[in-house]
Amino acid sequence: MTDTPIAVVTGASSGIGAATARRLAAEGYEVVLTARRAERIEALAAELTDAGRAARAHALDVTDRAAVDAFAAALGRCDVLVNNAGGALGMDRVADADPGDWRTMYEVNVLGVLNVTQALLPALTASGAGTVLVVSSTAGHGTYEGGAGYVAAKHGAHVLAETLRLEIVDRPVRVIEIAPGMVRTEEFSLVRFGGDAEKAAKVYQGVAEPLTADDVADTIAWAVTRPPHVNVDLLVLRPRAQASNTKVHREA
Ligand code: 8X3
Repeated sequence: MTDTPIAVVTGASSGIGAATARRLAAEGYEVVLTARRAERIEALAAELTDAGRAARAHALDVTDRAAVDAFAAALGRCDVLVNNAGGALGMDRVADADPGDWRTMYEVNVLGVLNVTQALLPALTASGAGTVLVVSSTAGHGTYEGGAGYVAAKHGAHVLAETLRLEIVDRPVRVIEIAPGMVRTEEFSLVRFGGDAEKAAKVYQGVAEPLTADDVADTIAWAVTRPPHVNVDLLVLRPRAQASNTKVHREA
């Protein structure tokens, strides 16, 4: 076994996950990229390897517990787990929301984090200085109209992180939560609005500088690379133009 620490990143096929994988690879981690879309993570792993970084890809659906367990068994060592896989579906009000969308959001944003965290906790503990990081959202800390399904799921992810930190305080594993606000990525809003590019673009309309995936990856890398006794419990980051979930400055 080499001394290179291993960082697993879920949802590494695009956006914050891909940016985080790039960044942690540059920080000297061997990154294990996971996502459902094999071609995307294989391409990114190849790009990183060609650039002299240590990276490999493993296709994984975090909601498939048997697949997650098999992944963990094959992995062996794990020093850092970045639970990034997640997403929003729809902006429907409670009165009209689709329960199927809510179920899917709970599955990926909460049970996905639970599955991978449970499966990798023994390896993270065995590392002697493990880190579980949960990419939640400002939606995990306050609500907004049309957001209830996603907000409820992200509150679940926040509660999971906060509770786990209490429960494993006697283990050498930190639990970090990073809660980003408005981040402009190629897919988050597009997926939320079922591929409607116009609706997706409106989310960021007039906002001077939404956060980028690299901004969030930078924050994740900072938190992960603090000395092991330093636990960044929770870090909320937003673009300057977003003062709260419902207060966003838009230029005409
Ligand atoms: C994304 C932030 O405001 O779309 O996690 O819920 S928001």
